[in-house]
Amino acid sequence: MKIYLSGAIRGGRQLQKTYEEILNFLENKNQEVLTFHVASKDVMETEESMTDVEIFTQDENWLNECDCMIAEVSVPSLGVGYEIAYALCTKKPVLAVYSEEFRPISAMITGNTSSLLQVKKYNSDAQLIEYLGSFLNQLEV
Ligand code: 6IA
Repeated sequence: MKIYLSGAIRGGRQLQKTYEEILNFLENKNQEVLTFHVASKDVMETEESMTDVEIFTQDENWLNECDCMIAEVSVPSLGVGYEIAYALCTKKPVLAVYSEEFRPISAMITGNTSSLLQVKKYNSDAQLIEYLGSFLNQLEV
């Protein structure tokens, strides 16, 4: 499956290690993560090599190409919110995960009753991985 991994970039990089953990889990499950750079430690430095229009165009293509989205939404990010809305409007299943250690996330995510969206709060890395695994299982039946 082609997965769009969504996580904050200009919104803040404090959960980069978590994004990396999600990426590693998905790749170990032989999934194709189109947006692996979201988990990169150096994304802010390499970012300067692309214009904003190039970034947007590339991401829009990946949003159209992906089969589903996994979004880490603990760190508020305009880009992540936009991507979730885009994925839902184009009928892609979305798993949004967030850590209980962060402040309450937007009601535009937790209040969305779309059958395509699952929102899960995790309290440990193990629980995060469990949610990812069960999302993959649901899609691969
Ligand atoms: O508003 P934010 O920057 O926090 O939005 C983050 C989201 O927007 C991520 O889920 C990405 O999919 C997308 N995004 C934001 N910046 C980039 C980016 N920068 N590249 C790809 N997607 C981005 C350039 C890095 C590259 C040169 C390695």
